[in-house]
Amino acid sequence: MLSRRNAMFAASGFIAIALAPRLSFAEAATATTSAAVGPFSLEPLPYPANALEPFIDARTMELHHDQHHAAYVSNLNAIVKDHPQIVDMAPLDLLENLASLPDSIRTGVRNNLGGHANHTMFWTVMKAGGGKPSGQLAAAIDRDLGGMEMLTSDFNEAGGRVFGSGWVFVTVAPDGKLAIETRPNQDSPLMDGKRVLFGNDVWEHAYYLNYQNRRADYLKAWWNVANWTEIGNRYAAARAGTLAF
Ligand code: MN3
Repeated sequence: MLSRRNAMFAASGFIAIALAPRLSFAEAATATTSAAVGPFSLEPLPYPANALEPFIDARTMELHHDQHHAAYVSNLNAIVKDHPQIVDMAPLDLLENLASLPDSIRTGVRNNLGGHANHTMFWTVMKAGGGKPSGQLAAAIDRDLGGMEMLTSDFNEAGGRVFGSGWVFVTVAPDGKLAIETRPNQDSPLMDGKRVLFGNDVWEHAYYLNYQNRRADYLKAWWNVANWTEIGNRYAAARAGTLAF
């Protein structure tokens, strides 16, 4: 059963990620049934599962969202059941203050809220025919990352170097400076007080059905579905201090 505060907490999560043109509140409220009941909820994909083909296949998207992401949400709600006090903190505050959590749940929150944050970002920064960076974002990419060609090759190389499971991100510092960074497992630059402009999931579950062990091919293909409108919105929000997940 949702307390009023928990319901508001869930709603605040939606506000924090509402930069993408996505679900209305009413729609979002009904879209939470696939994960265990609790303050954390799984939004549906913002496009059909086959929308990113041939670069990411529908079955991979279904498993990735409906099973993997759903499991992080469900695990979080299981943690909240025994530790309801954690919803007194906003999700972003939790990620930035993992050290303040009891030992018994710190790793669970780190892995599962990290996974929830990473995947919530991931779905929104992709779309079919995602365009190109423009305006201030394009200028920042030129200034900090040496332009699109260098960004693409450095990002792919960094993603290829992640040992085992993890992520490759472009982060935004408070002054707007961009950087390529990797993290293991479901860790997030949010845990270090940074903001994520976008990131790519290099866990095998993100690509193995279609690309098998060819992570480099997946990384290369992924740029075809980078959603530059949304990434531009995220850059503006990061500069304005309003970007959360
Ligand atoms: Mn994943």
